[in-house]
Amino acid sequence: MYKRKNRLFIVLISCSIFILNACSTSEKGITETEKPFEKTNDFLVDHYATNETLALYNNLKIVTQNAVLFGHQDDTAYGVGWNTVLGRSDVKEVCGDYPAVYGWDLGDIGNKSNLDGVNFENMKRWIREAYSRGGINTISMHLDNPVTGNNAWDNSPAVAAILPGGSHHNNYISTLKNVADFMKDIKTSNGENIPILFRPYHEHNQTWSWWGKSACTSDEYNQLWQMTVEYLRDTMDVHNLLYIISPQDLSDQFDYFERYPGDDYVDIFGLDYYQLTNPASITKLGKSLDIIASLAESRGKISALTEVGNEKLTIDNWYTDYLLKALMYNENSKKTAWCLAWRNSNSSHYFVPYPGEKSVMNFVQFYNDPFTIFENDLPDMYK
Ligand code: BMA
Repeated sequence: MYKRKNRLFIVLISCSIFILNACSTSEKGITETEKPFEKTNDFLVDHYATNETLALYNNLKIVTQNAVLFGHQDDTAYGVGWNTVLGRSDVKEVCGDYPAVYGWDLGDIGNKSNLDGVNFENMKRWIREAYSRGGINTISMHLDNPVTGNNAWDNSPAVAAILPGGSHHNNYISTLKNVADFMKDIKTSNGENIPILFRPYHEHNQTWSWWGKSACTSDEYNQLWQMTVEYLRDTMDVHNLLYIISPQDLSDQFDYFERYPGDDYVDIFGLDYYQLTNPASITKLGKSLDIIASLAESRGKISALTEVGNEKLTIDNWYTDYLLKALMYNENSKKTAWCLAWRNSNSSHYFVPYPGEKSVMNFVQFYNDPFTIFENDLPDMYK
């Protein structure tokens, strides 16, 4: 029933071998060391990123030039009608394959489970399992408001208080220490750190969160981002992260840099988009993906559709006629590295079909399209 995309797979493999071979002789000496704490590159935020993290970045660039990886939030943690069942995944049960990208969230880090009830030790296990199958993991953080203690949606001012010298700085650093410890503990049984696409302080051009544009100035936001990177990378020696910025919606290319910590602090240009609900929005999203792909390319970076979805799949054929069309809008939008659908919490809050749901056949069509890459189609992304 499920068509494998062998032709695409072979092309991707040959292409990566060719380009990686070219890289191995480059002046940057990308493959010169196996040791994780030696300098590996000059172009990532972390010049000491592990070799696997650097390989992930290089492979993402190559593999997704004319294809998109499909991702799903909390995919193996729970789905509609089940929670924490070994091997289960709504995506797999519908199309026969796991997603290529798995989204996770560190909101409520320091507790046993995250804000959506995902146990953090289980999360590490699912991340390890995904990695061992060749999958890719991305992590966002809906952290509580550090001043009021209310959740991430409490948009009362907090950022000035957690910057160096602020009244809540030390407390916030202990939260970031929990983040660092979590990242460092995501290892294989051989002790190899698993690369993570890290997406903190997302949708910062919106107003819903305490890091959003009504709660802090651009300058404060940028300082918060820089402080976070420097603490994780330089103080805590976390070297398995690629850093993604992800505003929500975009009016033009200048919009992207209104709140932006600088090229030295960002590896990947993301975009979150939930307005894909009428034909005009297909063009709107296609154009936005075009913009972020060319901005990213001009700075040697990668672009991605970091969150997307049509809650409850209210639109017929949304996956093929809306999402795929927007991704394939033009040659630039086709460079989008991955798209990640949000979580399947229950039958009134879900974004991918589950067995018996009305969009199953449309999702299988999306899966069968040679443009989409699920886990079985991935070449080795870590070499
Ligand atoms: C939102 C919803 C919430 C959830 C939050 C963080 O979009 O799914 O139910 O708590 O994301 O995952």
